[in-house]
Amino acid sequence: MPADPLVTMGEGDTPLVPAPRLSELTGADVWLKLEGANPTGSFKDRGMTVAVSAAIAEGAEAIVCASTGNTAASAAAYAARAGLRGAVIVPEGKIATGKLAQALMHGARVIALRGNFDEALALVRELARRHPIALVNSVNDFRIEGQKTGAFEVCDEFGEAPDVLCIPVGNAGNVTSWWKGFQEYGEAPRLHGYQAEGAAPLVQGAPVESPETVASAIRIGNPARWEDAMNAFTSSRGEVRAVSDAEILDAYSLLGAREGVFCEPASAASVAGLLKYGAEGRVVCVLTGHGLKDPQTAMNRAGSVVPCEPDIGSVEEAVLG
Ligand code: AN7
Repeated sequence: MPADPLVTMGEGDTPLVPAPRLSELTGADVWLKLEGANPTGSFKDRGMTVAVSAAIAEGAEAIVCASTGNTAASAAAYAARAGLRGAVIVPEGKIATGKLAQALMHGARVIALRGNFDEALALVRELARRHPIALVNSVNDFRIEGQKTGAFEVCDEFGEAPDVLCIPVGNAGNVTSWWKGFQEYGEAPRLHGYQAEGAAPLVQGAPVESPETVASAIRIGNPARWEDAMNAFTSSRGEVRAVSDAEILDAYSLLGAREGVFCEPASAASVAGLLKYGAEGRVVCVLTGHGLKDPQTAMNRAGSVVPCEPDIGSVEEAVLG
């Protein structure tokens, strides 16, 4: 019997690094899980390798997803590698430049929907019902199976779970995955989930019709994994809370300037939440995507460059002045 098809690019095994400045600021023992080190620069690859391999096994000819950007980039890459057609539906004008460049470079058909993520997801679900196309959003259980490996890695590295896991929440697939992973490992850290204030349906207890946040990756108003996520927060004696865009951007800048870690704004929500609400013991913040995904937000936020004439005096002044 032939082996199961496997579409892989070396997902996972991402760095888990201590965060001395954050530890100092919070009094906790803070670690960062750098999911931006995955092949396409986000945690989505952990699940996409499984979902696309399964799609091949099932004989799919095409895959489709709705996305705020990272799922699109990942799906496009794995479709290209698998020789499948890929189509991604994204909210028009609302995904970060790097993610758009990725999806286009991998040859996916990129559809800019005049609507938000929630509308896009409803439409691709209907599309997948009507046509033999594999849906690779996290409503696909194979995605969850792949993404739970983050929890395995952290437990392997520490020999146990941390006390608290801080994680940004959008469509709520990832927190569902980590919780499944911890449970299968026989562990139960507290899960602290953070949503952006303008896109915080789980915190408010009701869908948000027009979600808005600078953290475009988590601009989601009606998470598909709503119940799974709430179960994870309750069962782990954790919590789900909101952080403002200003708090997200402060954490984003702090990570870059003081920890040497460049993540995207949505990822910084995990650290913004930790700084705002606190946590005790050993704490892991999941930094879900790389900062290079969203150069525009970085450039809007960062300091300006120093112009300089090409002579030593000017250079001395520019460097040392
Ligand atoms: C960097 O790409 O939903 O709670 O369509 O890109 O599992 O949705 C992205 C989500 C956190 C939230 N951090 O994870 C998509 C998409 C980053 C993300 C999340 C996303 P989920």
